[in-house]
Amino acid sequence: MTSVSISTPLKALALAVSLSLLGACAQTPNAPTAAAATPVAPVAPATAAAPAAKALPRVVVLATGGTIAGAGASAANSATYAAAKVPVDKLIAGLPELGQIASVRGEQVLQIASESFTNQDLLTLARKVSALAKQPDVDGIVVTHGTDTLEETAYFLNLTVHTDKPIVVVGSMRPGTALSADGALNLYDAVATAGSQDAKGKGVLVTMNDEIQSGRDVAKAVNIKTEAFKSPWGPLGMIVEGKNYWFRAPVKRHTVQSEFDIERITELPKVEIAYGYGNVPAELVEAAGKGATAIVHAGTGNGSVANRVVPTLQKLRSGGVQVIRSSRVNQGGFVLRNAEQPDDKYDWVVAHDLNPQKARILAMVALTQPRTAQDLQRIFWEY
Ligand code: DAS
Repeated sequence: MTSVSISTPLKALALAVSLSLLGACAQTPNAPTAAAATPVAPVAPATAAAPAAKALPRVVVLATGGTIAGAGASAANSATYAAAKVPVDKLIAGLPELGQIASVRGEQVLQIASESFTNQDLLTLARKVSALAKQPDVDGIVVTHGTDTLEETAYFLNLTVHTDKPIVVVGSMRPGTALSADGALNLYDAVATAGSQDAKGKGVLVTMNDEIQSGRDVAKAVNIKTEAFKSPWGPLGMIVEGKNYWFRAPVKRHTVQSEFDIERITELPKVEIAYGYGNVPAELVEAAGKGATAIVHAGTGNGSVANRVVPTLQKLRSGGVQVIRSSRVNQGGFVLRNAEQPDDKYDWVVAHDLNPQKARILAMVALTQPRTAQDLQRIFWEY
């Protein structure tokens, strides 16, 4: 190979031209190369007009608080800090890279730690998301949220907001003031996903720690690592440098396929959770079910119920309270009908693979109207 020393720009140009010629040869090995068949067109003058910039997707960030808006006293405070301090405009201004991937604006819906979310907060937020999703000048929505109940809000939006536009819920495990804070990249990923066409129609999504999770499946599995959010059946995809890589799509009903609509929900019924454990007193379960529309029993293993608690649940059922057996097993409780308890005989419902807190969300939405246990069970299989 003859080596010729030429100045760098010319070298780059020469390399580009030779590579393009090589490419032409590689594509059609037997046909004459472009150079042999026709004279090489002159390189376009540097002054040629750049192609029109592609319009950036329009993404709205709805902020509710949490660690992603948190602040600590020092960079070493990754776990000791105050949540819900930084306003949404500062979150956005602190991440100028967002301007390269979307046209972003923010709204402060709440400024709270998410353990303090109420049913009314869920309704307020979902109504806001639903209204924005209807706007033609909105392509995607991001909800910044505390991580403690993020999984509940994501599922609630998944069940009640009728849009195929991407809705992405995002949080962080460390405040922005900490070393190796995770919020900035999580937020960047959320905006990138909310602005991407390929995220449409996949239900509500959660972007944490480079993964794209289903809002239905994902739950906080660890409370001290940035790799905190897990779905028992795996993430839907990954996001790397603002690009989505999908591996699966949800099959359970969500958003536009849902029979539930936030526009038709005025309030949420009282649904409580009773935790199962060794020596659990039946009185605790009875108190949880008092005045409730439904009770979710967070049972051991396959949703098992202590023998001293069964009569209490039967009594609640006979009083009109729906009884839903879930499992306290982290990351993948899977409760089967008539396995640990005669659900048909007791007229009880099983929560399928939903953890207790997600089972409560679905039960609240489903029981915004009276239902038989059979119809409620259908809903737990479908959503
Ligand atoms: N207290 C937690 C919350 O607001 C902080 C967090 O992890 O976001 O959910």
